[in-house]
Amino acid sequence: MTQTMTHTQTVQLNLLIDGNWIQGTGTELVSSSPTDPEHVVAAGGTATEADVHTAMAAARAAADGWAATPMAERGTYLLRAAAIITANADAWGTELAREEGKTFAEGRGEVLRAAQILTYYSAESDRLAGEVFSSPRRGEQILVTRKPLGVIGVITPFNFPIAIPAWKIAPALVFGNTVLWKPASAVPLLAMRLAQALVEAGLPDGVLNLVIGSGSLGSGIVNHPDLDGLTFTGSTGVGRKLAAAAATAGVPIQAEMGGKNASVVLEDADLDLAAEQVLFGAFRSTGQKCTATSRLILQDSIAEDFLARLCERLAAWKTGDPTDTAVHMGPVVSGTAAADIRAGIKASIAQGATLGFEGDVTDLGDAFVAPTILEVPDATNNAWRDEFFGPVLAVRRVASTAEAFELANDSEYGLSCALFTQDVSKVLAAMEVIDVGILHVNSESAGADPHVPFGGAKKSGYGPKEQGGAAKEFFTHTTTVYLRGA
Ligand code: UN1
Repeated sequence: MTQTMTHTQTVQLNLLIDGNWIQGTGTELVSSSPTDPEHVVAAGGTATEADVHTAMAAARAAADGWAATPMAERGTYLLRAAAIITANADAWGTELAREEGKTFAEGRGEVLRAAQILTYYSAESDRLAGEVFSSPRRGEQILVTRKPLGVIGVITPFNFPIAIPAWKIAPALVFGNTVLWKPASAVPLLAMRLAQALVEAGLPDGVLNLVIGSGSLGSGIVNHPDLDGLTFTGSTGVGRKLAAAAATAGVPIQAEMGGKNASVVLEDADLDLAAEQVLFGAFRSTGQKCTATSRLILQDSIAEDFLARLCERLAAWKTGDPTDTAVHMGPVVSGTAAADIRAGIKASIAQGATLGFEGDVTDLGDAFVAPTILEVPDATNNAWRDEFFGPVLAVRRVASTAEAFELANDSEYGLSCALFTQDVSKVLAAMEVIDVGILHVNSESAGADPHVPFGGAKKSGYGPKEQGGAAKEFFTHTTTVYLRGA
């Protein structure tokens, strides 16, 4: 028996400002399910520019007290919030599937991942070590201490509505910053859930502030004189505009942006393992990950065999209502996004691509896109160049390993790459040659663990990387202390 979407009561959306849940006085925001736009998941007033100012003032007012709170104590709020999130994994996982459109299994997994991220950062005080240098002068030592930046603006995308915010907000908070957060307007309910967990965990007023509304609120945040740092994940276009504004304001920015990630399958690869991992990388979350596989590079000798194995697996995948536990792939985030992706597929075919696979989405809603594999003739094809952010995979065939690596680099992006081979010398060569922030060997291009750096090369990233030891580089600044006895 399968479990499908039942309509539930619409949740009231509120902003969180200075510890109070308040109704936004801007226009009404209706968060509806991409599966069924009639199904309103949550609704409420958006934040106005005035709300952004009030929230910024609250974050500023809370900053000194929070910075003075011992790091271990700051960590306990995260740990408590992680427990609250874990206890709500089923309920919030279902809400995530409804609001964003990924499957319930992925939604629940993401909620638990947010809890894992908070747990990881809660222990940061146990790991953060200082630096002490020798001095060229007698009777002196040189210390490097870290301080929070102050007030951090957090701007997050729709595709990981709770995990990406957690991996920005948790380090911001544990390193002693206060936060003003604007989530994507497509996923306000999950944003409220994360904020709710932190409030219920006892986080002091003003330390985390949540403003819900359209992208235009972002410019009010980045141009605000009280802002001390900005962390962003989203499109390269928006990221670069924010980076320009941040540079003008003299504020550090960390921007994680697009990807056009390749999976490379060499002739000695385990083809069944590779087919499974490419399937996951390209089509899980309906291809809506910056780390998703959207280019596939196959060595000629195994190309036919590999594509047959991949298509067989994809044909067995069910597309439909993401809350139905028998379904593997839900809709993309909106009917508009789906129309853009379909237009991209049409343009790719008009430019000479041939269809290697096309799934069936008959009778599903406007936001459903058929999982599609396109064999593209050359590097000028739009499916090879552009990030569609959907379930579309562009394939090219090559004769040699060297050519495969060259094509893997043939993108303005450089976030992740997956290499399938059993030959360690080819892995070593790839580590030298392939210009990406994340290289997977024999596993899918997506995925990120909280204790290791995450981020991309070229147009994929700007500023310090995220996660692990990299997080402290962005969320703190250092003071070098020349310490001499009097
Ligand atoms: C993942 O691959 O599991 O926006 C995480 C994104 C990335 C996060 C990817 N910043 O898709």
